[in-house]
Amino acid sequence: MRPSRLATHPRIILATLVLLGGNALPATAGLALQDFWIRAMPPGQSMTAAYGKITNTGESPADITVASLPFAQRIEFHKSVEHEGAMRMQAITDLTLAPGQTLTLMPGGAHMMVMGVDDMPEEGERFDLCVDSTAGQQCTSAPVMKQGPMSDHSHHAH
Ligand SMILES: [Cu+2]
Repeated sequence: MRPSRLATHPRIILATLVLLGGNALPATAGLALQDFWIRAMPPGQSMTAAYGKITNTGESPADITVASLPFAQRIEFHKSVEHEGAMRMQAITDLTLAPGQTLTLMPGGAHMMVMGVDDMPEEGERFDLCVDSTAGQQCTSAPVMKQGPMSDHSHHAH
């Protein structure tokens, strides 16, 4: 048995803050984007992927509606699933983050599929990556890299 908790208190406090503070509150509500990077691909490719963490820092569920990068026509959220021994990508259909929930996008797992790229960016460039949700829009500056910043299994010398 779980001990009972006064789980309703944060909501009451939040509602009070919304009433008192109007739009001064959203510094703590909405999405937080962390450790985002964009995979560097050879020139001529029209697709790449972006990775990072999206956390719902608000007190209510947030539905991710769209993500964007200035050099891409559109971004889809995909997950990698194994099907008869082969890895395949599927669109993620449920992009609702509960309060405190984090969606981790990383190579081999869920990712942003960056599509419709006419001019593939080069390693070292940075772009504003934005995620829109029912909790508002959040943007982060994401570098273009060949390997992720936290890649453990690739220590090749350059
Ligand atoms: Cu994909």
